[in-house]
Amino acid sequence: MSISPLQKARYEYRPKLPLILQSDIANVAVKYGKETQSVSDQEKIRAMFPNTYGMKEISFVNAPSSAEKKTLTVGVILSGGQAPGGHNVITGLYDALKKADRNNVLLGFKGGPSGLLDDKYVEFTDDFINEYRNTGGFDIIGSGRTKLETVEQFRVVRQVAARHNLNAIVIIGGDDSNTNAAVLAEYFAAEKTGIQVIGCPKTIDGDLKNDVIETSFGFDTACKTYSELIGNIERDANSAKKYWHFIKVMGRSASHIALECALECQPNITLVGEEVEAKKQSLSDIVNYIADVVTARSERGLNYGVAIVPEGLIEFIPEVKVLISELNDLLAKEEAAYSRLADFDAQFEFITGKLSGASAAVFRSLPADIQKQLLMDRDPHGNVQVSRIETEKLLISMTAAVLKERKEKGLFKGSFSGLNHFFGYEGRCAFPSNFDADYCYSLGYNAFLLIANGLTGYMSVVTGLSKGPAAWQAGGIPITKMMNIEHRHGQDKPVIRKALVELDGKPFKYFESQRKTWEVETCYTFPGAIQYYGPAEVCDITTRTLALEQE
Ligand code: FBP
Repeated sequence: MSISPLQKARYEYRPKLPLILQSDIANVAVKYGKETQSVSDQEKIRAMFPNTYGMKEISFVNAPSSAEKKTLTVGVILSGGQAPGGHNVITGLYDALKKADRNNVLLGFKGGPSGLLDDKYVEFTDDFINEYRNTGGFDIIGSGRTKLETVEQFRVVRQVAARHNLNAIVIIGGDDSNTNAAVLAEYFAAEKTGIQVIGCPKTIDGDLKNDVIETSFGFDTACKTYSELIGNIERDANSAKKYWHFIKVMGRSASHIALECALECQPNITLVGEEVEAKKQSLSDIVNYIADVVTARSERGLNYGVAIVPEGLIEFIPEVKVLISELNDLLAKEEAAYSRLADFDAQFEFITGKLSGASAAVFRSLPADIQKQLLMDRDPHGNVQVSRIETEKLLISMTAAVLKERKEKGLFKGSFSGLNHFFGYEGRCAFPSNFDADYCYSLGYNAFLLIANGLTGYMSVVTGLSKGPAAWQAGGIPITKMMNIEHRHGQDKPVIRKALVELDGKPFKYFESQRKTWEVETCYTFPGAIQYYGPAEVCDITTRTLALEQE
């Protein structure tokens, strides 16, 4: 296989570990902290997790280890959407296992959770793993979105684990996958199998975070990749001075990516889904806001601009949220009848006949392309696939219509030419930034220590991230601590609470304080490409979100 010069150079990069993880493993011990409670619905969650609820937070400190010395076989899976750094979680775990005992074994189950069910695996070796060090992607073993949640599935996993004498399984995933990790840990504990389950916080969306998990891995690199591209577009816009660029960025639900890119690039408009919901802004309110900014800039002779649209926006717009929820129920309930419909016209009649009057009106008001996109298959968790809904195009066409009306009334004298972009998949498999390379390697290495110390139902955590890696702290947090009860598909389910953008948090507050200026003036900043080599203040910087949050 031919490799690029950068890939070759990245093989040689030695990820930086926190000082505590650099110590001899025999000299790293568990320090127990407080007992934990789930973030809400404590009694219900305690009842659902009788064996793993309320465990203590732990951190690692320098002291003689009391971990039992035994040879370990560990299984690992990657779950959900790709995020830069996943390979390094695996290499960190592998290196720690081998450092502790050359006879330890790491098995990678292929294609996500289904690899565990189908017993498709690979045993990692030095040669194999060395080809993936510090690289992007999940291609080392692949990923998938199969849900691991039923007792029947757990029984199969137990058989597979027994076949390989697995001591532990590491699940690298987002909120849903880690929820499943906690349920699996509880099952194994209840069945007294002795098999441990450890989670690692992955998702470019940045919405798996809380007072202990400061950021999920991949967010840093994905945002830097999008910000490079957005900065380049800003410079093009400022050079050509003739287009309004509408850029949708990933983030299935929360707008963390959009906000981070805004902080890095200072575009004219950034929509934040959480704000839209809090202020109950309708689609027409949003379009009028955009048209106001376009008008204000045109009055200064600036008939160009850049707008960032979070992928999840559509689900935060109150009337669309109700529509999507009705559609989800309808498509689930009427699956058989719906699947027999011949074409889109028949689907349209069927759907509008069954929606509430208000939702049918919203559905009818949308362009046909968007209607079709709203009816596309749900993901395995029942979510609308927002990456496939072209909100950026919808906003361009609706803004153009409003500006046309304003022009006819003499209220808009400028010109408006919109171009659409979607930055999503471009950022998910980039070479991890130094931050993500170091963070992920540390998460994987730390996962080994959790296993070696007999812990289960814990998430691997590394904290203090706004400082350099040497000062980072390492430890574990019981996954049940992050849970609340949500009503999903007609049932109460324990799930990890998704972290949305906090409107009173420092990153949003800072954005809000600058927004008016960025709208009408041209304050673009150009982050440029991720730098892997060079001065630390260029190569090792964290996200603006993390810097502001930990200011
Ligand atoms: P995870 O939550 O699994 O990390 O995935 C995040 C994400 O990249 C979203 O931003 C995006 O909406 C979605 O995955 C796209 O999913 P798919 O890869 O299935 O198209």
